[in-house]
Amino acid sequence: MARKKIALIGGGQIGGVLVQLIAQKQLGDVVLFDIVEDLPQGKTLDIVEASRVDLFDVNLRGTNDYKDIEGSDLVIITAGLPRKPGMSRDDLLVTNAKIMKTVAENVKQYAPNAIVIVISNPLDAMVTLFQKITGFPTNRVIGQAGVLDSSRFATFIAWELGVSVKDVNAMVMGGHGDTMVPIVRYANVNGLPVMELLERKYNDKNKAKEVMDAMVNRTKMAGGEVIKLLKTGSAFYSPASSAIAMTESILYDEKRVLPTCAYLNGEFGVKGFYVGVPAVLGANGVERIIEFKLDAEEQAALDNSVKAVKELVEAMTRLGF
Ligand code: TXD
Repeated sequence: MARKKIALIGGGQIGGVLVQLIAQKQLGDVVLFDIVEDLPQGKTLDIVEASRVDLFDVNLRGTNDYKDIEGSDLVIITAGLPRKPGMSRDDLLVTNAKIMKTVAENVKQYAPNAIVIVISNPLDAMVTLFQKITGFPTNRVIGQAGVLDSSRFATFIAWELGVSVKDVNAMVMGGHGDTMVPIVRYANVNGLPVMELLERKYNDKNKAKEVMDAMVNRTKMAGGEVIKLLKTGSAFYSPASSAIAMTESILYDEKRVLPTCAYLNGEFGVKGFYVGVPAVLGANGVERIIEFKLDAEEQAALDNSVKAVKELVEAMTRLGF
């Protein structure tokens, strides 16, 4: 079977880790595109020179020419600026929309059949813009945010309860911004409700709620917490790993249920917008959106998050994108 061709648009921090993970896992041949001359060539050369040590046999190629992404099966987009300390994701709108426009036009021309995962911020708006410009079917255009936000939430829960993070299931829905919605009610440790475990730990319902609220807030602010520490850029290992989980589910047709920035057509009461929801990811991209009943508080939080996404998309449209 021929190896898959994976194009990575953006050869910065996340792009570099994506190349390394794809190579180490032998998911396919990689073309790394960036506008900065020699940067993608240098990164791919550096990584391929570890192939004898890491024992991988895929082709890695860096380029500044979009033609080289021709016929890609999967495209992952990280092109765009990251946040600096104190910035919100929305502050990146104008700069990154301009970049996304060129990226979308070129992907449309050279890889019209690809499944596309967008990572660039502000995520929900960038996915929306990419889909609008390419006109690709919505099942083939998705965004990565929820896998990472959920992994952050799960990490904090594991630390708090002193259990393996492998046993923690916790999902974050909504837009990839401060309004994101960690779903507390279904957070569990191998099926056991996290809230009950917290109440037993503290023997105090109020304290348990306080601890959970703090974890929810830390999750919402987790991107900013990393930026504040790194000072020169934003998180890049964890976003890359998260996109790889989505990539594997698609390339191996695993049908994993992953929180995905997906186009909604009435699900959860949302029509015509991209927002984070649980979705089955397989060979056709988003194969199904998994709906479940939200309680009044969760639905209100999701509506609020969708409102923020809508406002940003409308602002983008007003700016001519
Ligand atoms: O979970 C998530 N979705 C995210 C998203 C988590 C963290 C960071 N997230 C966002 O991803 C971040 O806010 C940025 O918008 C993107 C990429 O983050 P990264 O840390 O990789 O940024 P870098 O290192 O600055 O890399 C961006 C690259 C850089 O090499 C530029 O030269 C390139 O993008 N770039 C372009 N590539 C192609 N085409 C154009 N026009 C272009 N402009 C810049």
